[in-house]
Amino acid sequence: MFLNVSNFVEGVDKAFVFIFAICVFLLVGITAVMLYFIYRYNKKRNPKATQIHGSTSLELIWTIVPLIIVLVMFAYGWTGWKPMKEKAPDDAMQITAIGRMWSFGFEYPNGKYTDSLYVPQGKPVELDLVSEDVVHSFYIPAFRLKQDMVPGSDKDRMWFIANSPGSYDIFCAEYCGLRHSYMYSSVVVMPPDEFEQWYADTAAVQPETAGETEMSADAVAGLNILKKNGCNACHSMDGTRLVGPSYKGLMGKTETVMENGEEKQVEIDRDYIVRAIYHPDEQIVKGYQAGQMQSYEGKISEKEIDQIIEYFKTLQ
Ligand code: HEC
Ligand SMILES: [Cu+2]
Repeated sequence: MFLNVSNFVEGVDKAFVFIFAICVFLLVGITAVMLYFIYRYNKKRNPKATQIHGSTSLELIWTIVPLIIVLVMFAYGWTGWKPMKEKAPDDAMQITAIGRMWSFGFEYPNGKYTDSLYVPQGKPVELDLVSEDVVHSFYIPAFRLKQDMVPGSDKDRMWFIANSPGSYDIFCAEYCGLRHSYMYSSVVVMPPDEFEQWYADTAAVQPETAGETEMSADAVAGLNILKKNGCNACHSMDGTRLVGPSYKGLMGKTETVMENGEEKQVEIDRDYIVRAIYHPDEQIVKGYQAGQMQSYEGKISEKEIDQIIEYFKTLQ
C-alpha cells in the first residue's frame, strides 16, 4: 500500500495516515468514554442527575484542540498536494494523454502511439490531458494522481516521476457514459535503457496488430486507425452489438437508416461510410441512437477512410 512508486506517494500517504490515525483514536476514545458513562451514570448507580451550566475551560478545550487537529491535517494535505500543482521540471518528457468514449490513448513526441502509457523510471514525465468528447478523469491510484480531462481545455496537465519498474492501473474516474467502466489502461514503468530501446523502435509506431498477418498493408493500416481513434469501444468486429453496430459484414449490405425522421434502405458503399464517419447524425442506423458518435471530419482523412474500408472488407 505504501510503496513509493511515484514522487507524490509519500506526501499524500502522510496526510492520509495522519487523518486515519486521528479517526481511529476518536472512534476508540469516544466509544470507551460512552461505555464508561453508561456504566458509571446509569439510574441504579447515579439516581440523581447533576446539571452543569457552562464551563469556560471545557469550551476552550473542545474548541482549541480540534482546531489544532484540523490545521495539522490541512498542513499535511497542503504539503502533499502543492508539489503536484507546481510546474513540471524543464526536462520532463512530454506525452499527450487522450481520453475519449471509451478508451485512453498516448502520443509520444516522436509520433509513437500506444494504448498503455509507457514511461522511463526515475525521469520526470508531463502529461497533457486531452478529451475528445466529454469530461473524463485520469486516475493513477498507485501514483496518487487524479486529474480531470475537460474537452476544449488546454490547461489539464499532470506530472510525476515513476520510481519502480512495473505496471500500474489507470482508470477513468468520472462517469462518462455507458461503457465508462471499460475505460481502463495501465502505465508501464521501464528502466531507462529499456525505455530508450522501446522508444527508438519506431517500427512499432502503430498499435500492436498481432495475428493479422494475412491482411493487406492497407487493411492493417485501417485497423490501426480504428484502434487509434477508439472506434472499437463502440463497434465490434465479430457481430456483437455494442453502442454502435458491428463492422462485420458491413460492406455491400443494405442498411435500414433513419434520415430526417424517415425510414430508408441504403446500400453501404464508400459514400455511405464517409457520411457515417463525417456526419454520423445524418443517417442513423435503425435501432441505434443519434448523438452517440462524434464527427471525425478533420481527424480522419478520406485516404484513411479508404484504408478503413479495406479493413471492413476483411470482415465479410
Ligand atoms: C461513442 C460510440 C462510438 C464511437 C467511438 C464510434 N462510433 Fe460509429 N457509430 C456509433 C453509433 C451509436 C452508430 C449508429 C448510429 C449512427 O448511425 O450514427 C454508429 C455508426 C457507425 C457506422 C455505420 C454502421 C452501419 O451499420 O451502418 C460506421 C461505418 C461507423 N459508425 C464507423 C465508426 C468509426 C470509423 C469510428 C472511429 C473513427 C466510430 N464509428 C466511432 C457509435 C460510435
Ligand atoms: Cu471516461
